[in-house]
Amino acid sequence: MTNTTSVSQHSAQIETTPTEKVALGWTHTARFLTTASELVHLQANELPEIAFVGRSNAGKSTAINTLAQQKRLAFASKTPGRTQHINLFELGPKDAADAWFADLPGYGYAAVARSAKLRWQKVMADYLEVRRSLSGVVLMVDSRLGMTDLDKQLLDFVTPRVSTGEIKLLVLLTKSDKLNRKDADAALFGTRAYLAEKASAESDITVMLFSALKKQGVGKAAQILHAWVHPPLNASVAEVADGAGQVDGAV
Ligand SMILES: Nc1nc2c(ncn2[C@@H]2O[C@H](COP(=O)(O)OP(=O)(O)OP(=O)(O)O)[C@@H](O)[C@H]2O)c(=O)[nH]1
Ligand SMILES: [Mg+2]
Repeated sequence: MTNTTSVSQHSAQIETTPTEKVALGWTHTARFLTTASELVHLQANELPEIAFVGRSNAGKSTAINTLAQQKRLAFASKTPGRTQHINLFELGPKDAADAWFADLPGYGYAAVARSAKLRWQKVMADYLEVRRSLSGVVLMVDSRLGMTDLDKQLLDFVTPRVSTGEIKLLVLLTKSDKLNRKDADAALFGTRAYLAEKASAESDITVMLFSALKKQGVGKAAQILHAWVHPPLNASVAEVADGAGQVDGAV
């Protein structure tokens, strides 16, 4: 049973700038590639890989569908723990794919046995620490819950590589449609403050509000992911830094 229709039935139009439109054109090319039951079984990959991670039910699969503007690319559900496997999606021209999205199983689902949780943590830590093709992580955090201990643990695995600039990080505070302006701002500033303390100044980290329902942040999120994979050819370092700074919520 999927609830994506309830999100899409009420969905607002995505308002976009020309750059966001190009980026959304690229995310729209996402197509299912393969599924793996274990991260260790993932095939080697030469393309930049972007992993979607977060607590179970945070909205990872829905965010992938929203970015791709496809209703059922990734399987979203009201039932937490729905995504049990790693699902890989390929992006770019069919004959010249240029990136992969990896939809990873959520964590923090209470019904999962402790041994399974520990196993998951080990696999996830290995993946985030050593997967060579990993070029970006999209951490999805329910804006009403804020970052939980498990999210913070996950960040600990990945921040060393974020701090060296090897991996970029986008934190989407999901389901922002459920918060009023004041609480949404508090979630945004609290998360930014936490990350500013954790990561080095060189880190490429953006925190923003995101709603699949209201389409908040969708164009900007697509723009950020697109820029990770397609850095502007003629931009000077200063221009690139400026561009990142303009994005809503850059830390
Ligand atoms: N109101 C609202 N609901 C959302 C939004 N995004 C996702 N949801 C709902 O949240 C529930 C979980 O979404 P999923 O995308 O399946 O979550 P997930 O993180 O992939 O969950 P797992 O696969 O269990 O790890 C579904 O009922 C979605 O419809 C949003 O922006 N606003
Ligand atoms: Mg999922």
